[in-house]
Amino acid sequence: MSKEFKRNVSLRAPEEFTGLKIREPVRVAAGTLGVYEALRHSFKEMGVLRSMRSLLKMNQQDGFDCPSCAWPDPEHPSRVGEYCENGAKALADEATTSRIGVKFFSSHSVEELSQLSDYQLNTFGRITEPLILKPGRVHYEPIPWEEAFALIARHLHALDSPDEAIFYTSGRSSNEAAFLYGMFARAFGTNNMPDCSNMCHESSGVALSETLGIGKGSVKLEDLYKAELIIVAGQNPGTNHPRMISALEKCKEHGGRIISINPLEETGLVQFKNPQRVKGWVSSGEAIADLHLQLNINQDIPLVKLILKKLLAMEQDGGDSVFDHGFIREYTAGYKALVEDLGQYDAEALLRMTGVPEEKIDEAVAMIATSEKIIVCWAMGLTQHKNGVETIREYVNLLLAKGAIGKPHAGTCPVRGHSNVQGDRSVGIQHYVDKGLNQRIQDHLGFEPPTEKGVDTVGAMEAMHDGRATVFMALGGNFIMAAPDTEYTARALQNCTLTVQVSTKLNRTHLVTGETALLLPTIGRSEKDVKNGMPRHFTVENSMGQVRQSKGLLRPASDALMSEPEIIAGIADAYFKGGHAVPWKAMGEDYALIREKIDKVAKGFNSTGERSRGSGYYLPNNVRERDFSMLPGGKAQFTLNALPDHHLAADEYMLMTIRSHDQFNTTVYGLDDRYRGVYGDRRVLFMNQGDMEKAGLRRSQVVDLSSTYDGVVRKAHKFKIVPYNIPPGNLAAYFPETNVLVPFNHFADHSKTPISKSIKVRVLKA
Ligand SMILES: Nc1nc2c(c(=O)[nH]1)N[C@H]1C(S)=C(S)[C@@H](COP(=O)(O)OP(=O)(O)OC[C@H]3O[C@@H](n4cnc5c(=O)[nH]c(N)nc54)[C@H](O)[C@@H]3O)O[C@H]1N2
Ligand SMILES: Nc1nc2c(c(=O)[nH]1)N[C@H]1C(S)=C(S)[C@@H](COP(=O)(O)OP(=O)(O)OC[C@H]3O[C@@H](n4cnc5c(=O)[nH]c(N)nc54)[C@H](O)[C@@H]3O)O[C@H]1N2
Ligand SMILES: [Mo]
Repeated sequence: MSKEFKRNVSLRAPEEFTGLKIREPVRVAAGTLGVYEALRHSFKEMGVLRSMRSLLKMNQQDGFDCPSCAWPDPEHPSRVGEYCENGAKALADEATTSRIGVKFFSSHSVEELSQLSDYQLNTFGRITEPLILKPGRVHYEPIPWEEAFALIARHLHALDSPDEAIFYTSGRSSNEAAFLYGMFARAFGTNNMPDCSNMCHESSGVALSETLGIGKGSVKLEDLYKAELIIVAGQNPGTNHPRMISALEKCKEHGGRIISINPLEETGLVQFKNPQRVKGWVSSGEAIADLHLQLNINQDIPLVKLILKKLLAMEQDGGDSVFDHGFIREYTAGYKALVEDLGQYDAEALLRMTGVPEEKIDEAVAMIATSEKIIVCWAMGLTQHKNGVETIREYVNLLLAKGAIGKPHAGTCPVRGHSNVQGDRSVGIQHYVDKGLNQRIQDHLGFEPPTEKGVDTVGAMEAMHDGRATVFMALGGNFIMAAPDTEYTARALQNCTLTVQVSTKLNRTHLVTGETALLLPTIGRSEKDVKNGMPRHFTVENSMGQVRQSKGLLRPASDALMSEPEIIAGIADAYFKGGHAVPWKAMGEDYALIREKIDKVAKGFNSTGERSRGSGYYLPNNVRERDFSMLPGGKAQFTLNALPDHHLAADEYMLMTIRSHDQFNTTVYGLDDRYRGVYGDRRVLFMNQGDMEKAGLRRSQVVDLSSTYDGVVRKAHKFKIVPYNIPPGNLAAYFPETNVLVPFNHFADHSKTPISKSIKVRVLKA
């Protein structure tokens, strides 16, 4: 196949302003305004009746799991609705009544569409039929499903090695779809299964596996209600996990306290109104966080080290019960080494690195010293740094020292992103090899899976870029915008002979493609999945390891859609032509057959019976049992973690790329970030007022950003400055507009998560 023809598509989103208005940040999150925003958005996208019907079924035990984040549902969901503003927006986005099919694509070329913003691309609506972009063409054309499957099979058969194909997964798939997909990749012969976790909580998985023996959190939702102290570090729950705020509120009602550790004073942690309680509608909102430590970006390690040093000093002063020595002796290894190591750090130097006033740290130390039931919650603010793994290990040190592990109301709480990202991993989406899993695949699926490690996200980008992989398939997601280094990723995708996207809505990865591209539209979470007159359900796992059923109720966006398992089964069947031990086709039709295999092949699942009904069941979790037998010496591990070292040049700042209130990852719902007082535009740069004065920059002044790594300069153009409450030397701007600045080859040690929260940048006057 010739690669001569490169379509003239734009490799990055347009860098244009859309009309910025800056107001005061909103101090009160959710409450009446939140509900109003949610309903306004849903009604606009999907009409009043459809909105009310579906919102009332979202997160109910006989309904469907919210397609937004992975926060768990309470045992007794609220009858007036168990959803938040952003969940309603995610639903409205999927259940929109706008549609695009052949007509749309015959009048709009991919070249033309690539000039539009991500916000505009998303407004066109749901894709209604399978489409192909043929070599040399710029318009998608219809293709029958069977032909699409046969084409993929032909491309896969034509490869010299299975490792020339890549199977990416985004975290919205069901357990059933992810299982079938992961098993097909293995049956085909590769472990090339990058997934969105590689860019997300991979650092948490690695850090927690090393220290506690399981790559997931240890707490259940109810644990938060009666914790004495919850530390929320590197997370913006008011926007990204709004229902978590209700749990924090319950904790406070029971006398618990909350510390927020974040360079920003995020709305929701500061003030919050709970729309699901009458009180929230009328009261003026209450402060959720009792204490906010406003630290510099990526200075959590020095902060936690300083806290540990201060706690240790209290102990040595005779306050014996500061650390839990019974727990340390019985369950952990490495405490002595930790204490010795802490001795080498100078408290003054640590304090300077954090940028936090010492009185505030002392307040935190007093709260930690007097609490036994402590939970640490975190998200991307900890994982997306060069030393993301070490940062999480350092917080684990604190929990271990306090004995706040493996007992009620205490433990680790990495708050997952995508609604089923954790389930996808549990059922086998991973690029590394697990011998036990491979054995069970042999025993129960009857084929031999590959034994070589595959590529993760960064590895996949490099392999495609360098021509070592030429077929890219994605089960959901928007690879080009989610991955770092947008133009590098674009070239990687364009080097492919075939790119395949299983999607619901149009995004840039459908436009910047390989020589041939397939766009395979699928049924969304909220939609009814009916086969032979019978509705089908699937299962998902939430952030706390609980598995439950999900069943959509809306009419699918088009009769031509297929479910994800059916699409995967179709491809597998076309590839193997019936000559394989796994009955692919039958499994794609009857999800119960998939669940039977999941129960045997994945660990701890038992979804075939009634257990996944209602509020579902928890997967086994060794930390909850204080069982560390899989770790060296059978003990939980204290670790020694070095301080971050950024080598910032005098004119460089530290930039974090964050989410606005009106987006779900690369899907941009709107142009406002209400809580931060930004309206009408996303090309903004949040900057400290003192820094602005020093650099001679004004509010709304237009600047460009540049990052320099290994001598390579990357630029993002046109941002307007928003003076903001952020520590000096730190900047914030939105993901994915700033992904062009993130170097593909700089990532967290051990987890390879791109450094999206600590990019060294210069601010250039435009
Ligand atoms: N509405 C909505 N919900 C979502 C998503 C969405 O896009 N929209 N995305 C989903 C996904 S996939 C994910 S992974 C989660 C993401 O959820 P979050 O991690 O909350 O999302 P971010 O906007 O990346 O916010 C990171 C937070 O960390 C802080 N931070 C940055 N650097 C540091 C640091 O060095 N130390 C500390 N202590 N804090 C730091 C930032 O100020 C910010 O508050 O949300 C999920 N839920
Ligand atoms: N700079 C920077 N980069 C980041 C981050 C950051 O904080 N900063 N965050 C990272 C994180 S945490 C993550 S998780 C990744 C996200 O990476 P991805 O998961 O790849 O991206 P999403 O934007 O969530 O994917 C959205 C697309 O999924 C498709 N979709 C939606 N629902 C369904 C469905 O039910 N089925 C199927 N098949 N498709 C569906 C739609 O077509 C939609 O356009 O981005 C990462 N990238
Ligand atoms: Mo994520």
